[in-house]
Parts: sequence; C-alpha cells; structure tokens
Amino acid sequence: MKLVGRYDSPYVRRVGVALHVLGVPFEHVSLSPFSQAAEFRQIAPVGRMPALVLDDGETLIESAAILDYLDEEVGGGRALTPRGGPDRRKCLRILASATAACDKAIAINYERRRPAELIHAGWITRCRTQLDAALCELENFRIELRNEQPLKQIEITTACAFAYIRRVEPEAVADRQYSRLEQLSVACEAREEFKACPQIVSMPASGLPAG
Ligand SMILES: N[C@@H](CCC(=O)N[C@@H](CS)C(=O)NCC(=O)O)C(=O)O
Repeated sequence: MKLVGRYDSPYVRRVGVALHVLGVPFEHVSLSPFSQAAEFRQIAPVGRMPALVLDDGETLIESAAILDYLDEEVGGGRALTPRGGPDRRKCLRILASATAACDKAIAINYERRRPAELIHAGWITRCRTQLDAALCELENFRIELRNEQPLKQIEITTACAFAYIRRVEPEAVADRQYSRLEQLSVACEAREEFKACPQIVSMPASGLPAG
C-alpha cells in the first residue's frame, strides 16, 4: 500500500497518522501535486493529495473515503470512527468542523499565492470569518486526549487541522485563545504516530509550499 502526498497537507497527514495508529504497513511517497504535478498525476490524475494506492493497483482519493476504507478493513472493533448511531453522527460533525477549518485555511493560503494586485482581500476576510467559526466550534467540542487514551479519528483530524492552521495562518490561533485545542495538539504531537508523520515546511523548487 502506498500513501501519496506530503505531510504538510493536513489531509495526507491525518491518513498517515491513522495508518500508523492502525498498524497498517505502507510506503509513504512524498510527492507534491504542485512542484511534482506531472509525476503526481500519473498516480492520481485529479492531482490532489492524498491518494492511497492499494496492493492490487486500485487508487483511492479523498481523505474521508480513504479513512472510511481503512476503518472497514480493520473492522468495527478497531475502527477509528464509530460505526453508527449518535456517536458516529457526533464524530462526523466534529470532523466536518475540522475539515472546514482546513478548507478555509487552505483557501486563504492559496489566495495569498496570487500576484499581489490580484489578491481579493474581501475573500480572505470571508474565509477567515469561517475559519474562526470552525475553530470556535472545535474548541467548544472539548476534545481531550488523556495519557493512556488510544488515538481515534476525532483527535487525529482535529490535531492535524490545528497544526496546519498554526503553520499557515498563525494569527488565527494566536493569544492562546483556543486553550483546549492547544492542549490536544501538544498531547497528540507527543505521540509516536504523529512524530512519524512530521509536517514538512521546506519550499520546493517551484517556490510554492506543497500543501
Ligand atoms: N477534500 C480533500 C481535500 C484535499 C486537498 O485539498 N488537498 C490539497 C492539499 S492540502 C491539494 O492536493 N491541493 C492541490 C489542488 O487541489 O490542486 C481531501 O480530504 O482529500
């Protein structure tokens, strides 16, 4: 199994951490859909990371679909997302806030890559308002990770989102206003599964950050 994409994408990182938590062996192919677009699209023509290439050659895209596949493979007892009922709805609601926060931070990040005269300040403001709302929701979900508690998808995705936002939009999480998210992030980043999937901050030859 091959995970294609760079860990500076919160979507790739959450799949990488999940694979480690589940103990599924995989090869990490750290390709960028930006600076290595041609090579990347030979594996996943849509050109978005992550992609998961299974041993029989089937290629999955979209992190939620990949995580769903992994949960199904390992079975109900080990799945990182509850399989049904109110617990599943609550989990999916939290994941929706976390991925919304990522989507908005990414939109801001991409907007800032445009030539200065083309940057739409009003669009950035709109996305920032949505990003702040998603972060507030996440903070109010009161997600905790105690010492012996196994990592599940709620903690994985929320911590990956928080780390990404802190890197690309640091002022959105300044002043320690999200103290519970800060604590969760510290607890998650200390786990071996997170350390195995470090965010890469190096700048590829294109001058564009990869994620
Ligand atoms: N909803 C998708 C989002 C994936 C996504 O936005 N990936 C970004 C990097 S963080 C990407 O590949 N961007 C390149 C592009 O869209 O052209 C998922 O969860 O997999």
